[in-house]
Amino acid sequence: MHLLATMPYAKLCLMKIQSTDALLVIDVQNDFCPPVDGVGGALAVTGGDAIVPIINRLAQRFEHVILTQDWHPAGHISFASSHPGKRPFETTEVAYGTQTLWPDHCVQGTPGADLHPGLSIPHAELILRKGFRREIDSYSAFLEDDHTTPTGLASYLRERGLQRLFLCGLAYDFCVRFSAIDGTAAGFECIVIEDATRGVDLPGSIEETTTALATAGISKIVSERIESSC
Ligand code: VGL
Ligand code: ZN
Repeated sequence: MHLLATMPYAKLCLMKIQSTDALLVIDVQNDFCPPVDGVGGALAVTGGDAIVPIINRLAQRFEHVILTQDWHPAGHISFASSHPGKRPFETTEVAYGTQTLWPDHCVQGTPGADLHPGLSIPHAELILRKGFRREIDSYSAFLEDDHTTPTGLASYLRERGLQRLFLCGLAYDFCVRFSAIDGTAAGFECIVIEDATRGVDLPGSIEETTTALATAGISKIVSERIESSC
């Protein structure tokens, strides 16, 4: 048998974490996970909670971890309930283009907006909140959906000398997707950790995301191939 065939694939190409790398954990919040004791689940992603232990293990290998939190005021423009006659998952036209309408989720200060209780990353250095402007949604951790309003994350990363980002969390086809695309456009190398993310899975959204990431030259990796440098 050929030598390569006998070696576990993971051993072939491990990626070593550098001190200029950060793990970006997107929106691992109760409302994006199946409810626990009646808390959360407003916009539950199938298997959203299954990635929590994977992310916890992964985070231990990173010196720098940044979390994001979707953080909407009541009456947010992305809520179907803010548009009379509209239902969740329909779309509407807003000032910056077509907006998908969601069930009310991640309302500031509610238990649904809290980080998932299973998430255990005490050394996370920043929790970045986004989507807090009533009139603009923000899937991306870098730019709000008007594609103009910055969240401040790019400047934060530059000032801290952080250059390469490993992205995980929820949801693959919305906030992870647009964070990776905008992060790449802002000059950061972005890598999506495929077993540490899950999609909302609207019709076509997963396929479209996979194509968009590939087109932008964003690579993917599985968590077991990411190796601690210490
Ligand atoms: C998200 C839909 C609405 C996400 C946030 O975190 O992917 N998706 N708000
Ligand atoms: Zn949202």
